[in-house]
Amino acid sequence: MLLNRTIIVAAVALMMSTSVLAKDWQVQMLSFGKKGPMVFEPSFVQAQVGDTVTFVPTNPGHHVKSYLTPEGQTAWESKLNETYTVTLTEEGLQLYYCPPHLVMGMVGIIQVGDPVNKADLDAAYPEFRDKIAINPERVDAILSQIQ
Ligand SMILES: [Cu+2]
Repeated sequence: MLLNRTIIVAAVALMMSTSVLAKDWQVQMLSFGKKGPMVFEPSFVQAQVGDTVTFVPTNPGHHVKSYLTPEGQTAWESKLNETYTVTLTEEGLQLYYCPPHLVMGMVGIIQVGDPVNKADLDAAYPEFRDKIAINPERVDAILSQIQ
């Protein structure tokens, strides 16, 4: 009887700990932020597998699309002016952007656990960076936060 109760208490504690550990990160889509026009804020998120990221259309005219995801993570894309949540299913880096404002460097990075696919990002980045006409150094600074 005591053993049964111990097992139940342990099972409940385990369920509670997993729900508490998974975190939802909020990223605002802004026409003007702390680092200038057309930004995601924050533009770098350090998360864990099982967390979610919710993109909030604080200002109108934005949406978000993944450019590079780790193997196993489905590519994702929101609709214009939509509040959109992506569940982080795999460890690694996710590079994303706002399609209408990529040229202005509206870009962000989600790091999930360790950057296990950093080599893939490094290989894809030069072609991606060529699409950014204004202030690509701001995007370089986002990538420099990867650790
Ligand atoms: Cu935008």
